[in-house]
Amino acid sequence: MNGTEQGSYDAVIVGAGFSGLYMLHKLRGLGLSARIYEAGTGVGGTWYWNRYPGARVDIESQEYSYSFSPELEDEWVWSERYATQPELLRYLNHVADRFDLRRDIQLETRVVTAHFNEGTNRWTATTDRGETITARYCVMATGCLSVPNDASFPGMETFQGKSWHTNSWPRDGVDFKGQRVAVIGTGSSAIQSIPVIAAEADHVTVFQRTPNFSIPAHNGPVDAEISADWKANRAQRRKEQRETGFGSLMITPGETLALEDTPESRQANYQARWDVGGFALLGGYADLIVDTDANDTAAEFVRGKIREIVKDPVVAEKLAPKSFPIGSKRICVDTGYYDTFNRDNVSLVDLRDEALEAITTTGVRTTAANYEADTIVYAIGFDAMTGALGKVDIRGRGGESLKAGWEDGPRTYLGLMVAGFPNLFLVTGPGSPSVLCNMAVAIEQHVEWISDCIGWVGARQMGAIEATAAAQDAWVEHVNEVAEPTIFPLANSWYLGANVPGKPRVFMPYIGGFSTYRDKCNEVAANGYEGFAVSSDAR
Ligand code: NA7
Repeated sequence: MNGTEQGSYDAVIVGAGFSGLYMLHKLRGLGLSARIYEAGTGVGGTWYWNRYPGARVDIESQEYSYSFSPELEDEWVWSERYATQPELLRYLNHVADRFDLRRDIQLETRVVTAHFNEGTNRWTATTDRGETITARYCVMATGCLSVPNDASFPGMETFQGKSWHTNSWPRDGVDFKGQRVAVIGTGSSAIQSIPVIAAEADHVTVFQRTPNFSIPAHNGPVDAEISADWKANRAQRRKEQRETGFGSLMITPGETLALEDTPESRQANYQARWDVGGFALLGGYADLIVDTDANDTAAEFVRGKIREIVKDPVVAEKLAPKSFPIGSKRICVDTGYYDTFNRDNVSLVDLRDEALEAITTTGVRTTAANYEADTIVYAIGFDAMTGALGKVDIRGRGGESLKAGWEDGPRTYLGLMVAGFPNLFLVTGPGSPSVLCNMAVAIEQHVEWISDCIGWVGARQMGAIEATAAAQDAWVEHVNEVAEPTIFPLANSWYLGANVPGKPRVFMPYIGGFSTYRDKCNEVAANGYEGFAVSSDAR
């Protein structure tokens, strides 16, 4: 292995979020030199950037956290069921300190190119600071939701007030007192922030293009009994978590079918799951994600809740999603979202009735009216899953560009590697469970698989490992095959790239279930990295 002379490492890691931090720790454990390059001024990835009011995780914190270190687990106590962004950021900073990671992290540096050199079997990366780094392995720990959707509303630049994208929120926060605020978008970021902004602002106007299903978090202190159970049985709970389809014990899967249950019993089941909160409802019955009629029973339950909570029936109907199955877009997990529409200082503009025409100097203009605003919040989402990979000019064998090769949609083997791109690893890449799994669980599994793979290659003094085209083709076909009979292709979601104009409509995550996927990855490794070609060092 190579030494650590300036600019030359065994591995270059792009991104210092959940993935990058653990990747660095694991590679150090193999005795390798690795360096993280991170665009932000601090570590934390998603939890560094998304500082909008109300930002918090949508999986319970004891599950959405690292499991690799029992000591870390014992010493870190979450203050709420669903940690806030500041608490998550403190946690990731603590991890960086605790494992002495900072000395190998270079902040405020964006990797702009990464090219594979077939002569040396090494990657050469360049940064926006003009540095050149070479490394045998290149790990893209760039996150699934890290490139904000391009907000190109006509007239945006003329707006006289302040405007913010939820993903690039100012570090010192925003003072909404006395402000008229326009929020564009009603995805998770908007649904989390609107109740908090409304509590402070003079008036909030919400611009909704498509309503989303949201379920209360029932957030609060971690239940003492649950906390004690996790403390006493942590290893077992973590094991159980990895054996689930979604990497979380919250979504206990029902084995019966919704349509075979009586309406009364169904209602009771959904109510019990609504009371648990978050994603629990989706596990209600075995057929919810494969049968649209079954799915509609759950969707109707939530629409009923919206009608119950929101006092104005016209507003309630506008907020009730009817154009896609529940769960086919990521369910939102909220604190007081629907109830916020009962406030006098909150109004809803349905962009399906009056299209958004332009941003003006004083607010937002639709085909029906001008809405004055002092501040505009763009909560319009991300170029998901492939966005961050496309921002780096990645070139593999023969100078082939990853972005060009993915013009019709991403193609990977297991979401981990790409044919023609030796020694390039993707953490939670397209074609892996990623966003359909508790991300912390998905990330740990990938990081561990990647580090095992690198250890295996290194121990055999091999130069490069890469996915074969045949294995990749078969995997892509399998990813599509398992998605096809489900409800997922039925929504215009970011899972399909449908939220970004011009992006190919391809279902990107793997819906075959996390535990099944993990078994497959383990089997591939146990069979001597089946579907991968390994070449000896060319130098
Ligand atoms: P999402 O879930 O992609 O939501 C973005 C929202 O912005 C959604 O309501 C969009 O409506 C809306 N949007 C996007 N572009 C426009 C334009 N041009 N005009 C009007 N409205 C628009 O992103 P989030 O940041 O809220 O959440 C992303 C994930 O982060 C979430 O799933 C959690 O995992 C955490 P549309 O539905 O496209 O009609």
